[in-house]
Amino acid sequence: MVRQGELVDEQLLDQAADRLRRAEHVCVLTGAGVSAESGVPTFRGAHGLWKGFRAEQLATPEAFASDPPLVWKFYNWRRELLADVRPNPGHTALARMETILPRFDLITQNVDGLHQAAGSRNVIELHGNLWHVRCVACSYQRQVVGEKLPAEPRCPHCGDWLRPGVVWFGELLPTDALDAARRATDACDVMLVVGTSAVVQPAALMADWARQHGAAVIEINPEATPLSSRATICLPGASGQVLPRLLDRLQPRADSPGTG
Ligand code: BV8
Ligand code: ZN
Repeated sequence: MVRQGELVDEQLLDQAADRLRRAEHVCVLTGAGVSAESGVPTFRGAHGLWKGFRAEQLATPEAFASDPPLVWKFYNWRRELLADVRPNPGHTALARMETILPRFDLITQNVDGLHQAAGSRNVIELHGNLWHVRCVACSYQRQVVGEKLPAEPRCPHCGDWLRPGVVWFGELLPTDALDAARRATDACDVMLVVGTSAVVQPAALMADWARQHGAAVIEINPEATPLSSRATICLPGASGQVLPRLLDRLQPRADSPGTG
């Protein structure tokens, strides 16, 4: 694999761009790697630790039930991290692709809202969103974008705990998101998988859902993953660099006829 910063082979990029250009329906699946160049720590990367905990130890209903203040400290820390974070050129390139490709679905495992901040309109959030909170007991829920939450957020309606509006390990994904993701992977003829270690299910199965009906799978990741051996094309590089170079190959050239 090419290390981050080294340029991905031009020929590979041309092949990938050609697939995307000829595609009738592109489906993208992103993971934490697409936010790495915005400074958001990935789940399983070196910085994936918070005070010695791994995300999997805190992103569970059991952890919240046994120590809600600790889990809220973890989520408030992540939300504060996001306060000064901006989308990177990878997010922006995906938002631009959505406008120039005929059919384009973006599925994300990320909960940071950066795709929407970059201008992506149709985002399928498999694992919820850090800017959403809901009550553990009643139907109260709300978006808390940019708000500083108290250390122990309580429901204004019933007084019970509020919880982050994300999907924890061991919890089912929201049916509407899962159904939308299934429809998108079933309908696409090219699937672009960007910045995911392809470990967490069911997201890790989605490239195979697309392959099953003959879609080409293009992976963008500086490291090899369990998906790499099944991908049609692997672009070994950072998404913030590779996606803009793919987009350049897709944009109607300013000097080509008919784009005057
Ligand atoms: C479910 C929200 C049915 C929370 C997240 C035992 C008991 C219970 C369940 C299971 C079990 N065994 C397996 C399971 C299923 C489990 C699972 O998959 N576990 C894994 C750990 C094996 N899944 C679930 O529980 C799901 N629900 O299955 O329900 C069920 C119910 C009960 C019992 C059984 C089944 C729910 C999963 C959702 C979990 N919530 N997030 C929060 O954020 O706090 S998942 C979390 O991981 C994030 O959303 C993250 O996006 C996601 C996946 O990680 P990645 O995105 O891939 O990130 P990662 O750090 O791993 O990798 C980064 C990649 O980027 C790397 O490859 C790196 O090389 C690359 N990279 C780095 N820099 C760049 C880059 N790429 C490009 N450019 C760069 N610059
Ligand atoms: Zn309530």
